[in-house]
Amino acid sequence: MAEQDGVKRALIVVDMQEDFCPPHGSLAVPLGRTLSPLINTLLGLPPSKFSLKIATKDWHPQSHISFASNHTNKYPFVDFATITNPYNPLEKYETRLWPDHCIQNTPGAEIIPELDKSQFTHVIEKGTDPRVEMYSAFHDPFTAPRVSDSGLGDLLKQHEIKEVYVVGLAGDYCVRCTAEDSVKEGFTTYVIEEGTKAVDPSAWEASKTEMEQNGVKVVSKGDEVVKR
Ligand code: VGL
Ligand code: ZN
Repeated sequence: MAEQDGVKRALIVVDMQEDFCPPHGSLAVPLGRTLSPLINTLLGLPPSKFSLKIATKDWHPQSHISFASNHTNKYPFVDFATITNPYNPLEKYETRLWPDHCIQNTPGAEIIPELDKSQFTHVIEKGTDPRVEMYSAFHDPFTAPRVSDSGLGDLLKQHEIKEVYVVGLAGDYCVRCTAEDSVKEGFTTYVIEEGTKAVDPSAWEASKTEMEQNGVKVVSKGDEVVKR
């Protein structure tokens, strides 16, 4: 029985912010707002199920490198840019460009009011360094050296978390990268499928397959592992 098994679990609610939700979000994920009832149900579970309930917020400065508006002749959604590690010019990655979104302390960066925010034990801000894109709530993709770390990995380890459940937005970007980094950090990691929506719904099946190949367990809200 999960209630007595002593395994510590964390729920990570990724980027449930106005800018990722219809109808007004600048980077609205189709049906993003419809996730609230399920996420509230998960947030209402007792500490024996989730000892930590963590909200993440995409929390960008206006100068963030992922905004097409900060590049010349680049269009959001369709164009990409190369990001170079400021400490190591040999490390680079290509990144998709977006409309301005989740700018620190603006209404678009607010967590949507439908969520029961009083249940969150911690809030983690990510994407705060203007020089790197960071879909993962743990850290940026660079390694040698890393540019930005949110402290999420240390937080989970301090609390002796063994299993991580990820929900929120967007399934094919921040949820996926957070879940894949969670596996790399050594946590048994689940994505609850009904608890997420993708920016590109047509590519969701492929994203799921790749996530599973990277060790993430994609489960349904009805699965025993979620309900027990
Ligand atoms: C996200 C695109 C840009 C996400 C964040 O939360 O999935 N996607 N920034
Ligand atoms: Zn972002």
